[in-house]
Amino acid sequence: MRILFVYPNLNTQMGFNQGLAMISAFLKRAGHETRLVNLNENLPPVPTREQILAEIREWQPAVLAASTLSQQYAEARELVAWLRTRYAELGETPPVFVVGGVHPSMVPEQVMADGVWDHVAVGECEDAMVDLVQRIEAGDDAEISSCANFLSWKNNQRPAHSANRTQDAWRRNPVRPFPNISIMPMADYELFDTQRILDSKNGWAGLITSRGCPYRCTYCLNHEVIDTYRSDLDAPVRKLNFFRFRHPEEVLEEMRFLLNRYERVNTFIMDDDLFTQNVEHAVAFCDAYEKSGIGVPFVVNAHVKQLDERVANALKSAGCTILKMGIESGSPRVRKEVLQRPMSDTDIFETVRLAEAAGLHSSGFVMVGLPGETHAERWETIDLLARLEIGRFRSSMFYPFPGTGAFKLSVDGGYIDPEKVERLTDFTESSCLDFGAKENLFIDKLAVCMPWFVNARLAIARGVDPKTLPAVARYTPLMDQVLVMNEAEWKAFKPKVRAIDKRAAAAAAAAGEVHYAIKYNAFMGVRDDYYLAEERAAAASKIDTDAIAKEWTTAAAPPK
Ligand code: B12
Ligand code: SF4
Repeated sequence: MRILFVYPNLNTQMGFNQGLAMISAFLKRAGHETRLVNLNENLPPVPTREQILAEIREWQPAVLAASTLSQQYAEARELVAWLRTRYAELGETPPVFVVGGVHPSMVPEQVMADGVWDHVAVGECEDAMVDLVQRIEAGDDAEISSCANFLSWKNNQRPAHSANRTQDAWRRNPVRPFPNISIMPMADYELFDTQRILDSKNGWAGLITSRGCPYRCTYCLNHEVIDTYRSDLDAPVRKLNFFRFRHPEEVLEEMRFLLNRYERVNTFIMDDDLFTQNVEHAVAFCDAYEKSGIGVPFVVNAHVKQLDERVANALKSAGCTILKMGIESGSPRVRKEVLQRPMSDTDIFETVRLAEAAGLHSSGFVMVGLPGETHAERWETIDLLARLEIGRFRSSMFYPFPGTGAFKLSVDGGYIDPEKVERLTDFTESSCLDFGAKENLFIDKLAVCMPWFVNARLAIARGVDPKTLPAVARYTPLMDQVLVMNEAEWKAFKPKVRAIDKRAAAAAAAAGEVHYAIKYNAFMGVRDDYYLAEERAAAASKIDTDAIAKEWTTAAAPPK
C-alpha cells in the first residue's frame, strides 16, 4: 500500500522527524511505499493545499498520515478538514486520515473529538502503524477499528454528522508494549530531503541511542506517556521497559551511513532524553565510538543528578564537545514544587564542574515565566546562571503543553491567556501565560536579554569585587536601561538587542573580559572562551556557509 506522510513543520525550528523516519522504515520493510510532504518554509517551495491535493490524487495513497507536536497540530487538522471538504466537492473518496506524534499521544480524546481523523495514534507506533495499514489493506472494519495504539471510530464508521462524532462513537484501544529498539531497522533518511536539512542545520545530524527517561518533570511528555502505558497494560513501571538502549554498533552503523551518504555532516547530536543516565550504556557507546575512528564531534543530553565521572571522561575522550542539561529554574522551590524536578543547587554546581573539569562545554536550559514563580524567583534564575560559570545557557519562554502536569498547574493558577494559547506557534518568542502587565513585560525582557542580566550580576551573585569582573560595568547600564523601559519603549528597543549585543560583546572580547554573548540564536548566551574558540576554528576551516545557502535557495527542489 501507499502511505503519504505529512509533517506540518511551518514557522518553527527545522527538524528531522525521527518518529516518521522510523515508521517509514518499518512500513517499507513490510513491503509498503512511502512519501513525505514536509511543510517548512526553509525547504521551499512550500506546497499549497491544492498542490498537496493534486499530489494525493496523482499518487493515490491509501493512507495520509500526519505527525505533529503540539504547535504543529492545528495546521494538520486544518489541512485534513480542508481535504475532506475538497474530496466531498469532487465526489471522490479521500484516503484514510491518521495522525500521531507527541500531541495526539498527550491529548488523544481531544484530537479525536476534532472529528477530522479516522485514526488517532497514541505512543510509539512503529509496529502499530504496520499493523493498522495491514488491517486497512485486509478491509475488515471490525479489525480496523480495534487496532492497539489507536482511537478509531466504532466499526470503522466515522459518523456522517459532526454532532455525532462524540466519545460514544469511537473506541480507545489500549497501547501495545513499547517496541524493542535494539532490533529496529535504521531510520528512513531517504524519506526526507536530508541533505538540505543537514545544510540548514550547519551539518548537525540528530541521532537517538536510547528511548525513555525515569523522571517525571511536569512540563515534559514522559510522565503522561508512562502513565498511559502503565494503565493500559496494567503493569508497574519497572515491567514496562520504557528506558531502552540501542546497541552501540547499530548506532555506529547509522553514523557511517550518514557520513557516506551525505555531505558536510560535522556534528552528531544525540537526541536521547538522557544520554548519561545509564552509565554502562554511555561508557559502552563512548568506547565503541572512540575505537571506531569516526571522530566526528558529538553533543549529548545529561541530567544534573546523573553524571558519573567515568561517563564525563569517556565522553571527552570519545569526542563529545557539549554536554546539555536542564537547569530550568534558579529557585529550588520552583524546581521541586512546580516542575517536579527536585535537584539541589549543589547537584547543579557539581555536575557543571564535573563536565567542565573533564573538558566538556557545559550547556544549561532555563525557562522563564513559570506558573507560580515569583518576581524574586525569576531573579534567582539570573543569579544561579551568574554563579554557575556554565559554558552556555538557553532561555525559553515556558509553554504549558496540553496533557502535562504543568498545563494543569497553569490552568488551575489562572495563568493561561486563552486567546494566545491557540495562536502561538513559536514558543521561544512569547508566552501564552498572563502574569499581569508589569510582570509580563519583565519576563519578555528577560527572555531576550538574559545574557545582559547575567553579565551584570556576575559579581553580586558570586560575591566578588566587581572590579575583578569588568564585564559587570559594561553590561549593568544595558540591564538598567532595559529594566526602566515601558512597554512602548521596550517594543521599539527589542529588535535592536542583537546588534547592541554584538558591539558590546566585541568590546568585551577585545578587552579580554569574561562575559556571555548572544550567539547562534536569539535565546542563547555563550561564554566568551567557547564562542571565540569556535569562531577561530570556523575561520580556520574556511567553510563557505554562504555558498551552501545560495545553492539551496537557487536550486529549490519541488516537493517529492
Ligand atoms: C529530538 C527532539 C528535538 C529535535 C528534533 C525535533 C524533531 N522534529 O524531530 C529539535 C532539537 C530540533 C527539537 C526542537 C523542538 N522541540 Co523537541 N524534542 C526532541 C526529543 C528530545 C526527541 C524526539 C524524538 O526524536 N523522539 C523519538 C521518536 C522515535 O519519537 P516520536 O517522534 O515521538 O515518534 C513516535 C511517536 O510519537 C509516534 N508517532 C510520531 N509521528 C507519528 C505519526 C503517525 C501517523 C503515527 C501513527 C505515529 C506517530 O510513533 C513514533 C515512533 O515511535 C523530544 C522528547 C521526546 N522524548 O520525544 C522533544 C520534544 C518533541 N520537543 C519538544 C519541543 C517543545 C520542541 C520545540 C518546540 C522547542 C522550542 N521551543 O523550540 C522545538 C520544535 C522543533 C520542531 N519543529 O520540531 C517537546 C514537544 C512537546 C509537545 N507537546 O509538542 C518534546 C516532546 C519535549 C518536551 N518538552 O516534552 N526537538
Ligand atoms: S528529565 Fe528531561 S526527558 Fe526526563 S522527564 Fe524530565 S524533562 Fe523529560
